[in-house]
Amino acid sequence: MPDAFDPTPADRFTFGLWTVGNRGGDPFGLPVRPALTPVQLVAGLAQAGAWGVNLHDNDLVPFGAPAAERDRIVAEFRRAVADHGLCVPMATTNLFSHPVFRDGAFTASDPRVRAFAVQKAMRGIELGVELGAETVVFWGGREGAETDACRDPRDAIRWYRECMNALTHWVRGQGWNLRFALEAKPNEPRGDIYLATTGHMLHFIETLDHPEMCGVNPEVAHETMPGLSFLHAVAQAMECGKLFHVDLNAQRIGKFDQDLRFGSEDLKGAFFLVRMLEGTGGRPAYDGPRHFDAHAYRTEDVDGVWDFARGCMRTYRILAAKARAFDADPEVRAILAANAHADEPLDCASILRAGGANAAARLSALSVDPEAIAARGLRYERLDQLLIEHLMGVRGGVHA
Ligand code: GLT
Ligand code: MN
Ligand code: MN
Repeated sequence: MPDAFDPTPADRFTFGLWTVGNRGGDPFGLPVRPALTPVQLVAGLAQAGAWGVNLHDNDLVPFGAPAAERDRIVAEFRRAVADHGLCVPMATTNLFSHPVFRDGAFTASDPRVRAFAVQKAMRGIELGVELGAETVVFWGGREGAETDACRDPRDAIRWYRECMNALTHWVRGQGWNLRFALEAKPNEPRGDIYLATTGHMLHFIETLDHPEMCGVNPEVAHETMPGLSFLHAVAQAMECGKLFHVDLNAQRIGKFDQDLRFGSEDLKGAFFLVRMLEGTGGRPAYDGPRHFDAHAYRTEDVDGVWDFARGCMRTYRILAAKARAFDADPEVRAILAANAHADEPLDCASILRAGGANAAARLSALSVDPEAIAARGLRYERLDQLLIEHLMGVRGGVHA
């Protein structure tokens, strides 16, 4: 039964071919689902209500396929995407599956591997451009080490930079208006992956020749695995204009990269994330695609894959409605306003905001009463309970 939370193309939900195409295999078990073709996946995504489909080069074109076969596959895929009214907003390159990348791609000790990785990324970008992609994701899954005896990590970071620089110069030379989104992960499949978090990536980007072309693609699971706050990672990226893409899924702290259905773990974290992406508190919303990088449980057949996909999108929409209701709740607003002290006679906030050489002196001249401030409770218990009651559906309603 369709309802107000079913996805529409206006939501700009996207899935990777590798997500709904995931066959449920794991390191200990064979695949449990049949392989669906990219064309079948496109049809299924359109029917489920997605807006776009993303891909790695080799999700579509097998590694090493001759040019004529590549062109035939791409043409057939393009037709399917157009026929089903989808788009391909993001493309990426598989720089992790082939054994040539067993010691890394852009950070491999062998410079021939680094050169080959750049070549492969160029072909992957050309494919993306052909399909209309605006964003190119780089997930350096193999960029890491099991033993740091193999190389000095400072060399690895420099080689990573050299490869990214080569690609940004090349893309600019082609006249393409593409953005690169770098995706961090702390470990898996490598023991330690270089540039382990979104924060590491944000700094690395500032050391590139064209930092303006590069932003991040944070993934819920990748920051959550080591117990970090995904919300804070996304916030840092948004605050500096670097959230170019986002990988939505769910994950429990300390486990392997689970890539679960969005919102199926840490519902509260998912709520805060959707609230920030949607800007329901009055800040600008994230304006890129809402991409799901997740897959169905191994227990599922093909029907279960579409249950999974619809579930990701519905949960996002329901949480967006909850976030709007929460931010409009008068009691929530009253608690936040009381703590902001915007009407204080001492205009601390404006002095801090103005900054400059005199800020410290002006602040020093203020008379602030720490005992009075410390005596008043902040009512976060009540605030959080309001949030919980919104989430549990006893407050605020669930209107789309
Ligand atoms: C792979 C990885 C994801 C990345 C994809 C893009 S591939 O599935 O686990 O996190 O986003 O390369
Ligand atoms: Mn991802
Ligand atoms: Mn993941």
